[in-house]
Amino acid sequence: MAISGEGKVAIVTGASAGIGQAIAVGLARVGFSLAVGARRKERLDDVSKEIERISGARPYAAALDVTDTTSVERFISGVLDHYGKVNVLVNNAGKALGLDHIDASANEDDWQEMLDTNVMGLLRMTKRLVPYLIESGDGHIINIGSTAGHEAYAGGGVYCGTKFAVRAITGALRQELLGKPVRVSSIDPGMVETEFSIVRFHGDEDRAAKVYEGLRPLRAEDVADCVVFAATRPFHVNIDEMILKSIDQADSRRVARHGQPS
Ligand code: 8X3
Repeated sequence: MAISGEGKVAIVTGASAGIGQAIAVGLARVGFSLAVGARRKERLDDVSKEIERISGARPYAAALDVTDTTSVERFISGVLDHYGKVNVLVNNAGKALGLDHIDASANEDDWQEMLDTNVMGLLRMTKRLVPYLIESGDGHIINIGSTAGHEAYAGGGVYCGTKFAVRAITGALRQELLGKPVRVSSIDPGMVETEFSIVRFHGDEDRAAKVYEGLRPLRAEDVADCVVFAATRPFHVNIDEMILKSIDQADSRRVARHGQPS
């Protein structure tokens, strides 16, 4: 039986587009009060309007750069001033940059940015919110991992490394919070058609489009459905991990394009 989000506050990072936006909207639909953050606050306007249309209440929306401790602390104190509590933290902010092999030509700035966003960003948010999630009496950390956290692929050494780290951190949190009123989940999608590949290829839209050519990739809403499912289980049910892939993806190397296995 699904439990409503009424009376509960959910934070979604990286909420201005794609999976983050779909998660924020999905949680608003089942009654959660939303706090949404993204690096460029003006990009949160659309999601804020959509949430207000669905719920009648404007979400708390503010600039949030998870790579910047000051920004993280300002965002969290803004959420607490606004709502007075936090029940759910969805650590969605994350990115892949490049497909460099680990050799002399690799772009170390890309590596640093992925590590700082996907790993340290998630940790910065989680570390500061754990006490409030416990205090809520009904807390939930939902980390957005990836199939890249289950299987490495050439060119994905560092991106996969960050997602393996997310999986390890999720597992450790599950142990550390055992006996406390905080659930810990990881939702791990495969190929999802969002701005993900455009960001990965530094704005090269043609190259990004080729990733999904002939496939039926997951949509952001498919991932959001899983997050909403996890967040609306009765309190004694912890969805530890969900892995979802397109019907056209068997693993990170094998996909079917136009129905033909490649
Ligand atoms: C996204 C999945 O396979 O593009 O996290 O790395 S993949």
